[in-house]
Amino acid sequence: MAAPFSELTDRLRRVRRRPVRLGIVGLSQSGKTAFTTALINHLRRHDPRRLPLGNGTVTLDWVARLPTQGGLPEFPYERCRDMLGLKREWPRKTVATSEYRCLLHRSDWPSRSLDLDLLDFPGERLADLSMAGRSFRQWSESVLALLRTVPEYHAHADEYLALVGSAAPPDEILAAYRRLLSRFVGAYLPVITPSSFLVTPTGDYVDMDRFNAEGAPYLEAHRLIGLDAATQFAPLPESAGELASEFDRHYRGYRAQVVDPLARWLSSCTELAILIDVAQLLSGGSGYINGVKRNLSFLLSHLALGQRPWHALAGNLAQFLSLERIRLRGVRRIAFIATKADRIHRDDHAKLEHLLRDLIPDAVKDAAFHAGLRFETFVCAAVSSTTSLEYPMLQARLPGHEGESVFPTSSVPSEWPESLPPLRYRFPRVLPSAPEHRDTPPRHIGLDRAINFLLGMSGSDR
Ligand SMILES: Nc1nc2c(ncn2[C@@H]2O[C@H](COP(=O)(O)OP(=O)(O)OP(=O)(O)O)[C@@H](O)[C@H]2O)c(=O)[nH]1
Ligand SMILES: [Mg+2]
Repeated sequence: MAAPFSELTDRLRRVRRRPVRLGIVGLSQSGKTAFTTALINHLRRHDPRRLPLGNGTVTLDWVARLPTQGGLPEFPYERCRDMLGLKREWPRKTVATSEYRCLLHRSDWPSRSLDLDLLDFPGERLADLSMAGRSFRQWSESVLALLRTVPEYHAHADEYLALVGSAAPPDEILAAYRRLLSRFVGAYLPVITPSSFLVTPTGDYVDMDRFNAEGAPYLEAHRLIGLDAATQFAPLPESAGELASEFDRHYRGYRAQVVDPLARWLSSCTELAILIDVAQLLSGGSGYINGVKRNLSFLLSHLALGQRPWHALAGNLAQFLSLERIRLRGVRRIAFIATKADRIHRDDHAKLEHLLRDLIPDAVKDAAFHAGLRFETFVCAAVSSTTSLEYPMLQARLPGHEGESVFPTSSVPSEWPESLPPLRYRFPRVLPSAPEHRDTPPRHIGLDRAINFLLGMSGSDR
């Protein structure tokens, strides 16, 4: 007997799922978890008045949560949403990678649904992407080049560079590298790799209160650079000989357990949201800004940007056929998102977007030209928690204060300053403002534009 019509359309729907694997990436504290939580909130209860999509009348209907792929734990959505709404606190700092997958039905796609897959990870791991697909020697070279050539990093590196040039014993080299990374933490320098120094593979995060009280000696004595105490490693020059093969073994173990799973997931993304907290960059100063750029360029160098197979074919037939480095499914779209825009006065949002545009790496522009990659910039606040009053005043709830406060926030410069010490700019942290009712998504700035772009819903972008 022929299957009833409804069953047939149901089957068709299942076949016609459009997979969107969205990598939400950014440094630690760039706003990934808050963004992911707000996004899921909007998708679960889509209200086109709060998040207009397509021509403004498109609705998304939540069909089901789907099992995660690759054995990752599920993103703790309910816990994060309750922190925002009930506890009025921001979600906790992420210490483990997690995934969220769901099926959505789009009102303008009668026979296709959207299989959306998201990932959240500790931002510290981004610094380790300099290991993805690279040998210990290559990773060492890239770290040592940073220490030799980038002034803010070089300023701390004399002792380490002198030591690795001599035949010092391994324990001395490891202690010196830990000391160096401790200084980086104190100087807001984000190239801290291996990132186990800050977040261990089992999710133990550095005790910042203790660091603030005891300083670098606490980190140097208690944090590890490797999977455990016995398998630590540090970058070595080519001349290092015997020791290099021991560190190489430790490096490979670390890469396989900590870096490769994340790198694999990211390299299978179809869409990327790169979250950049411009206020954090301005407060962090030149060394922080240079470190962010470096971490992003390692991330992008690991991904296939664009999806035009014939360009890859023309480039290198052997690589194309092996499908190892150049995949048919590369990244289709990248949204560069200036997050937490509510911490910046709304009159400065145009300047914010201008600064963000300046951070787009050339590799992205090349891939747009050669391989059909689409990219755009957005100014967003996933959980908008302030009100802009007369420039430069904001109104919001501040930690440790009763009720709402009115306070000034720094003005955003029209260009990136040529040289910038840390903490010249200050953008106060505020408490979140989100409805207690879990089903009502928080107020946002610009999230709809970014989501329209990422889900391919903006005009001709379908
Ligand atoms: N005002 C405002 N602050 C935000 C917003 N999103 C995040 N924040 C602030 O930024 C902090 C970090 O946000 P998270 O979402 O935890 O950042 P993350 O990128 O997940 O950080 P890691 O877990 O360390 O990788 C929060 O604790 C808030 O203080 C926002 O939309 N508005
Ligand atoms: Mg997080």
